[in-house]
Amino acid sequence: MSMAPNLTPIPELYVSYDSAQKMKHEAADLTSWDLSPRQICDLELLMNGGFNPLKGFLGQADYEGVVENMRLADGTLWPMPITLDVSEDFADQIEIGQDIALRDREGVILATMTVSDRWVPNKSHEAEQVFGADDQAHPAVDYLHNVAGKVYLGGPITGIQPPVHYDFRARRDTPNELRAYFRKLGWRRVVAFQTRNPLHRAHQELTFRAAKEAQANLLIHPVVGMTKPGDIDHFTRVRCYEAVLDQYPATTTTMSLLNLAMRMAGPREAVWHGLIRKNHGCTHMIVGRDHAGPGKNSAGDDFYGPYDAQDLFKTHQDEMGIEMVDFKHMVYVQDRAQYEPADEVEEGATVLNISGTELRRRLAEGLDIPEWFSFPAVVAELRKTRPPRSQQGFTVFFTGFSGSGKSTIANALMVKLMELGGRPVTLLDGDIVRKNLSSELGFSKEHRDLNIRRIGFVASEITKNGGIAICAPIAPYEVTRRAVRQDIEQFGAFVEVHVSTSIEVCEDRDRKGLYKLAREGKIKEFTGISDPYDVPANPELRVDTENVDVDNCAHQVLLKLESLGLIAAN
Ligand code: PPS
Repeated sequence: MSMAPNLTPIPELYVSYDSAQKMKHEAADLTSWDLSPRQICDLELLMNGGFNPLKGFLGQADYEGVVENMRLADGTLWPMPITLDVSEDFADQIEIGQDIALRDREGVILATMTVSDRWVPNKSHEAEQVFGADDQAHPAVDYLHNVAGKVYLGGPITGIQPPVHYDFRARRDTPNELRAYFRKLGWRRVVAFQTRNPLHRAHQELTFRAAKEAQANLLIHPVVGMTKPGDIDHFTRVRCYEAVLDQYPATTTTMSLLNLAMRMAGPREAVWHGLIRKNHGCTHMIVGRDHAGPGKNSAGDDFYGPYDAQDLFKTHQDEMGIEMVDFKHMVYVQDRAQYEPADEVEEGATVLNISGTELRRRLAEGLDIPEWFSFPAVVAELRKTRPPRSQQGFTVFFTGFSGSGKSTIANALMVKLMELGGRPVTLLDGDIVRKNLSSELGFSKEHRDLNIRRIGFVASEITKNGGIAICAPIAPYEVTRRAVRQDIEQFGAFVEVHVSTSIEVCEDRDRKGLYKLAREGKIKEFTGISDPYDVPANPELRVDTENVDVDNCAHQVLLKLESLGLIAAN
C-alpha cells in the first residue's frame, strides 16, 4: 500500500542515541551559546522536522533570499528568517567553520552548529520586508531591535536531544509522531486549526464545520511556545482546550501542542504556519480574517489588511502542498438558538456576540458569561486565571522625600487593608528593604536603581501570586519607577502614590536628624538637598501630609483602590 506523501516520515536533524551520548561529551569542550527562549523554540522545530526543509539556522544567502522574496537561495519557498542572533562579543570569538554547542537555560547541550556564516543584518530592512514596517509597535520588530543580538550566525545543526518539557508531555508531538498517529488511524485528510486563544463555542462550531466541508479529520494545533505578549498563558489555555475537546466526536478530532515561537507576521506567518502544518502531516489549514495579526501600529492602524494572510496563502498553496480552508465567521442566532455563518444569517434575525474586550471586562468584573458564548468548563478555567480585580494582586508604590510621611502612611494603609482581609499584605518600606535586601548598597544613582529594581522584583512576585505589596522607598528616578511599573503591570495593578510633602517641611521636621547632617555635608548625595528627585508627572494619586493627617492620607489611598476596583466597595 502506498502511503500518502504527508504520512511518510520527515527528515529530522537528530543523530542516533549512541552518537548523541558520545557527542554530549565531545561537545562539552566547544565554545557554547546559551539559547534564548525563542531560539530554543526554533531549534526544537528545526531538529524535529517542523521547519523542514531547513537544516539549520539560516546562512546569509538563504537569509537574504527569505527577507527579499520569501525564498531560500535554491528557490524553495520559506517566508520566515530563522536566525541565530548573538551578541557582538560572542560573534567575535567565532571562526567560520567552527563547531559551537547550543545549550538550554540549564546548560544542557541540545545541538551543535557548524558556523558557516556570520553577518550583521540590516534589522530595519528585515523589519520592513518581513513584518511590513519598521515599527516597534509590532512585537516581532520590537524583539528584533531590543532583544535580538546584533550579529547573526548560520550553519547546519546536528541535533543531540530535544528541549525538555515538564508540562503536558503527553500532548506534545513531533511531526513524525503526528504523521504516525494519522497513519495508524487512517486519517488521510487532516485540517489543522492554529490558535493562541482559548476556544469558545464559535471556534468549536467553525472548526467542526471546516473539517466537515473539507471531508477531513481535525487537528486542534495550538501554539504553546511564544505567542503575542499579553496572551492568556498556555497552561490555562491547554486546560481550556482539554475541556473543549470533549465537545467533538471523539473519532474525528485530536489535539496536539506546538512549541512554536510566533512572530505575529500576518501573511508571511500564515504561509509559515502552512508549511509547518504540512510537515506535521496535515493536508488543510484553516486561515481566518487577520491570521496571526499583531494588532495596531504606532499610528493606530492595522499592520495588515484583514484578508492579506488568506490571499498570500492561496497564492502559494499549490507549491506548499497544503490547502486553505476559509474560516467562517460564526455568530450566535438567538431566535434559532444556534451558531450560523455570519453571511448565511437571515435578515432581521437577532445575532449575539461578545467581543474579546467585552469578555476581558466581564472576567475582570466577575460578571456573567453566558453558556451560548462559551462552555462552562472553559469559563471556569478563565476565571481561575483572571479573577476579578478585587481578587487580583496589586502594588501600591509610595514615592517622596525622606521624612515625607511615606512609611507612616504605608503602615496605616497596611493595617487598614489587613482589617479588610482577603489578601496577604507585605510592606516593603525603604528602611526594611535596605536592612534585609540591600544592606550592601549606598545612595549613588546606580545603587538606588538597583535597590528599587529589587523592590520591584519582590513586589511583582507578590502581585503575581495574588498578594498586596506596599512599597515605600524614596525612588527618586522617573525611569526606574517606570521600569518597575512595567514589571508589575504584567501581573496586576501598579498604583503610584506621590507623597508630595515639600522639601522645606521635610527638612523642618527632620525626624531622623539626617537633613542637618546633609546640610553639614556629613551625608553626601542626600535626596532633595544634594541629589535629584524627579517629581512624578502622572501618579495615580498625590497626597499631601502638610495639611492632612496620616489616617486621612491612608483613607485617600483606600478610596483610590476602591475606585480602581481593587478592593470591593462595602
Ligand atoms: S532610594 O533612593 O529609594 O534607594 O532610597 P531608600 O531606599 O528609600 O532609602 C532612603 C532612606 O535612607 C536614609 N538615607 C538617605 N536618603 C536619601 N539620600 C541619602 N543620601 C540617604 N542616606 C541615608 C533615609 O533615612 C531614607 O529614609 P526615609 O524612610 O525615606 O526617610
